[in-house]
Amino acid sequence: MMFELHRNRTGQPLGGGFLFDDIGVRFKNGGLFRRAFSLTELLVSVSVILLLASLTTAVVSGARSSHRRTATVSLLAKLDAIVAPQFVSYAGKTVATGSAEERGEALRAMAAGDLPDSWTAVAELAAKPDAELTPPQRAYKAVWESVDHKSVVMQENESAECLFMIIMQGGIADCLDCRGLKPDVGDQDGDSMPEFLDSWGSPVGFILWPSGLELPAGKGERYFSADLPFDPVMPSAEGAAGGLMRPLLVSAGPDRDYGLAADASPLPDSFGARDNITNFDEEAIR
Ligand SMILES: [Ca+2]
Ligand SMILES: [Ca+2]
Repeated sequence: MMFELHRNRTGQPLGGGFLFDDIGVRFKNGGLFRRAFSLTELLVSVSVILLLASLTTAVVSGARSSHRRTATVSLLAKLDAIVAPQFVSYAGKTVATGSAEERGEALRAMAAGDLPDSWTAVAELAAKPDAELTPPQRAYKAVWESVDHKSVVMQENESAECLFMIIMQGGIADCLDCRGLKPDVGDQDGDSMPEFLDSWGSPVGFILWPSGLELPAGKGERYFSADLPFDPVMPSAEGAAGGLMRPLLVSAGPDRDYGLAADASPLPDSFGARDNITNFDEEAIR
């Protein structure tokens, strides 16, 4: 049988009476004989492919997680840009009261009425005559009165649903046509009351008085001063990186677990709060 010397890809002869074409041998008559892979070669090839696949998966997963975090930070910033100025505006309101402490108490009651973070608070507003309510509070009363299954609505996602109502249903922002926020809306618990959803599909939580908040999470120190907002006091000198208390907006993060009590303090033995994203994260690391 006659063989022809075949050249490799650089044009150099490989020697002998026949030549190798990377994995094959070409005969004189032009036929190609493919030699089989050995088991070792196959195993090495499969290992390399699996390694490349796992690396690609890790890169894609990391990029997706980073994108979700960025999108959630952006959503919280948009919501905070509506809620925070409203909260701060109460400091300049005029109320007919005696002492500075009484004035602070009246302003906090006003803020709590216009920025309710539970359906219980909304139900209490709805029990009052319209004349005693501010325009946003009258809107909340109308929303509450339109709810058919009130006990079902009160079971889950209360604060997130109240936040949606405050911003989108005729409340402080009257944002009924806020197109920029509509893609972030859903109804995670399917009770017909919508919420803003973070990039992992969890409702954005809202706590009006986050007195127990720790930032960074797990630090063991409260972020806000124990002094109440709107009273004529300054944060205590020894702490309170966040100053006087302000409303918290919180994403449960990748683990979809808030890990927070009603006052935003981390639940005992829970690491759920460690990966949370809040509207105060950026200022907390400064
Ligand atoms: Ca809901
Ligand atoms: Ca979490």
